[in-house]
Amino acid sequence: MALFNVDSRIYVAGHRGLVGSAIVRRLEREGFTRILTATRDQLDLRDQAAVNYWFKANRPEFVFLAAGTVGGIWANSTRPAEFIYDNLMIHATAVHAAYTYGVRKLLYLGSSCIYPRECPQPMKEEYLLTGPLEPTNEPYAIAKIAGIKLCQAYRRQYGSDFISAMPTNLYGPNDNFDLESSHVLPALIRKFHDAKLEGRRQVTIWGTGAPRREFLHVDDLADACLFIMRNWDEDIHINVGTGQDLTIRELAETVRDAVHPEAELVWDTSKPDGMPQKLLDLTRLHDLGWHHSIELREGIRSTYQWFLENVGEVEPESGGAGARG
Ligand code: GFB
Repeated sequence: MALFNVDSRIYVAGHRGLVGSAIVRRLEREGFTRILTATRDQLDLRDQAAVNYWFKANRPEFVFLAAGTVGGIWANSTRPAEFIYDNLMIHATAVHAAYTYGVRKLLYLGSSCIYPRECPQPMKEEYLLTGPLEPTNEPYAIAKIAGIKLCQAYRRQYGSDFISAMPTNLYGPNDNFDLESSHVLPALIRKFHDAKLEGRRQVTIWGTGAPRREFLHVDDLADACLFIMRNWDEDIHINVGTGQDLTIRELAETVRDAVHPEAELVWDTSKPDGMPQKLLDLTRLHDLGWHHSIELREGIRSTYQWFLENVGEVEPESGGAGARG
């Protein structure tokens, strides 16, 4: 396995997003000194020539590929072209440049939406491509599956040590709190917070509240990413999560209790539910010895604190979905 240590030259693609920023924080905490990043203005990851030029000039030895256009169920449903094009291109250019410029190891990050809509639960890695995908995020999921297949293909044809990890739904510092494009957990924090500020009791939540989701704090994911970089070099992707899920109604009640306990939940069933359940099977990761450490209640509390200190009453940016950086 490639030697991954504090002197390694590490490129974190997507360092301004939820995942990339958590990986950078984690690397810095461990004393890594040669962390390479590039903003969207400095490097358009959809442009192969630009990406090649950047890899040639910067010569990363290890890559965390956490860049992509991301968003919640509404952004996925209404902006499918951006989700498929941006992600397909970013994955392809980065993997190809990593191969061309001799990257020693690359960790690609996907998403649990790669599994079939009616997948048996919990979802094992082997269930990939065994049934139709959830329609609200099919274009994004296809791009994410293409990322896994890119890593496998370069491994098989060229012997590249490119691996993939599939995290469950994530949350934490630097999340997107814009109500149109965010995922459910940051959306709930903002909705209950705004209602509290406005002295409003009713808070509207999308869908029926019945879907089940699993949530992992992004600092736990960053810990898992370093662990996987050090301990995984298989062709098959590896799931990352907590192994516990809850209904959206239970999640909403938990966020309400942390933010605005007097609030009343109102359900907007004109909005989509998405996948009925997305619970990952973690046998592989647990067998290697990794477990999450941040429980959901504590994670929600600390994320709300982060929101208060960093976002608070600031107006959300319109359409800001991207983790691409
Ligand atoms: O987090 P979320 O947008 O993504 O929605 P998915 C999860 C569930 O929460 C859905 C409900 O059933 C939503 O209808 N929900 C309730 C809300 N209120 C809200 C709200 O105010 N905002 C949002 N966003 N949801 C996405 C995929 O699926 O998750 C992506 O579209 C990706 O491809 C990502 O995989 C992790 O879990 O349904």
